[in-house]
Amino acid sequence: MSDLILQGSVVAQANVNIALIKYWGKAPERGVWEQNLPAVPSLSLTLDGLQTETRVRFAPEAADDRVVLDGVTLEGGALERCRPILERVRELADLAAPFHVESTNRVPTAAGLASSASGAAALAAASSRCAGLTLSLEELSALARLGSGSACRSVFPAWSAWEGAHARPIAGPEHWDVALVVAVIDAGPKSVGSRDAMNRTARTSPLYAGWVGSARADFEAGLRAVEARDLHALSIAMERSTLRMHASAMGADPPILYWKPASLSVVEVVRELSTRGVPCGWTMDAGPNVKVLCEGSSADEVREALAGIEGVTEVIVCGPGPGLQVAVEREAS
Ligand code: 2P0
Repeated sequence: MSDLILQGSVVAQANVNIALIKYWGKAPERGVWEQNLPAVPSLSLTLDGLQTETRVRFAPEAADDRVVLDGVTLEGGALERCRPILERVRELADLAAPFHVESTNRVPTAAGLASSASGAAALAAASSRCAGLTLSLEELSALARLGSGSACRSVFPAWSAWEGAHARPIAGPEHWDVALVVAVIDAGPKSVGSRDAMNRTARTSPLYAGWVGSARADFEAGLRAVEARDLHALSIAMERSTLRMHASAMGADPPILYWKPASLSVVEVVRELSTRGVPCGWTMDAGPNVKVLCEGSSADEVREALAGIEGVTEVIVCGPGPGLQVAVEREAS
């Protein structure tokens, strides 16, 4: 039976995830449920402590959806990024009413970490539950993907993999005591947004075909390394995937270059740490900040090494985090 929340709201929490094996580029769309499919498989770690909390209620009196993020009402492109999720929920629930959404990012403002993944995952969970839908985690993952591809991985705790319509869980936080140490180099907005950048890469980079052709081998090496808790093997696969993703972007026209001098300095320090017997590997997304994966027992040593690098403004240490959490808050009628 449908359990539509007409009086009250639904609150969902989702955590940021970082891809160790990268998603970069889209597969051709095959239908309405088939938007925003990835050209390559990816493997990620959902992080603790970096979270979006989203509260959704119906607003039958309103003319349109209203989405408030950190106290600011979204308009234009930012609002339109939420729309595919809200439209799909209305379609599945056979409803017409607008939603009122209030979202808070609990990501340190200086972290320079994108919260679009946690935001879209929390929105998918809260809005679908508010509309009386009880979706499986796989269905929630596919719904979150419509807002932001990487969001489909934030549905699951710790290690998850994404290929096709939705992500799947690989292993929970207890599987492996690792830390992801974020070297913040620039906390400001990206020079080119991920979606535009990956689309431009696919359209114009002669290196894109090589990226797509080599991605599955890196993904499978990454999966094997996570299963075996082999940080050395995972470091090799994640660095290779990251470099190939960025190489394809650099080959775009006009080129896409996210690197800053301090990004390379972090890579050098990671190599020195590995040589000194501290196993670790690095990755970098659509921005200059570098994320370093290490054993939990090495987190302090890695943090201190990164904090001493010129151009690194802040260092944040995260462990493996939880998947979606959803709660219904009913009001007495
Ligand atoms: C990732 N990134 O795997 C890759 C690596 C950035 C670099 O997914 O167009 O916001 O909404 O599907 O997921 C960031 O792009 O892009 C991203 P859309 P998304 O995490």
